[in-house]
Amino acid sequence: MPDLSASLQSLRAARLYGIVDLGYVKPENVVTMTRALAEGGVDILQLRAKGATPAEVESLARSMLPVTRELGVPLVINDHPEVAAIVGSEGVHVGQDDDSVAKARAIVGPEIFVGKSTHSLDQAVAAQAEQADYIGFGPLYATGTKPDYVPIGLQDITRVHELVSLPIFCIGGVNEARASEILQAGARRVVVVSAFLLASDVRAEVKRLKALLP
Ligand code: TZP
Repeated sequence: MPDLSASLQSLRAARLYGIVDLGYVKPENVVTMTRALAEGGVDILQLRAKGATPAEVESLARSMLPVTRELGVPLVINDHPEVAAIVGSEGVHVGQDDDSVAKARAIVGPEIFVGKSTHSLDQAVAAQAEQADYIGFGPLYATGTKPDYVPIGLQDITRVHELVSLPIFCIGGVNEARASEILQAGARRVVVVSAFLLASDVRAEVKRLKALLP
């Protein structure tokens, strides 16, 4: 059973959020990738398995949890609050088209934090009003991981930090080469998907990006 106050403390301290996305990782490589990302230094890890059945997501999550627990990295389940509740992950993440934060919270119970994707300042403010525990904000750049979304650029990053007091994880096209401009634009926390999952040395890639974060 996760402990919400410990998880929220980790969330506030987190700077680097990694995602094991089944669009890039074969199911049989999920545990190896989980270990590489966690040992490299991600502070939070999400399982994102678009199109998978709840039973498949549950089985993948159960395979990741021993590794994330061993390495002290909170695990977040994308889209499936019922799976988060069954496996006892530390968090669940919902998108704009998924369950509301309140509905997800009703399913996961009091010990699991709830994050929400946002794609504009208005959505970020609304997610705070909905009492999300953190938000994703992006995509900053065009990205093949979420191809149907118009990039929002860097210009609203400072403003979203003025308007929203939750942990804000900037996402979409984040990589080592862009880190300094993203940080200069006001970001404090980032999510990285393809730049990690497609790296030839995942641990080294995570370490390099983490070293750039304040
Ligand atoms: N939400 C907004 S952008 C994005 C998600 C899930 C994908 C980010 O992936 P990448 O590969 O780091 O651009």
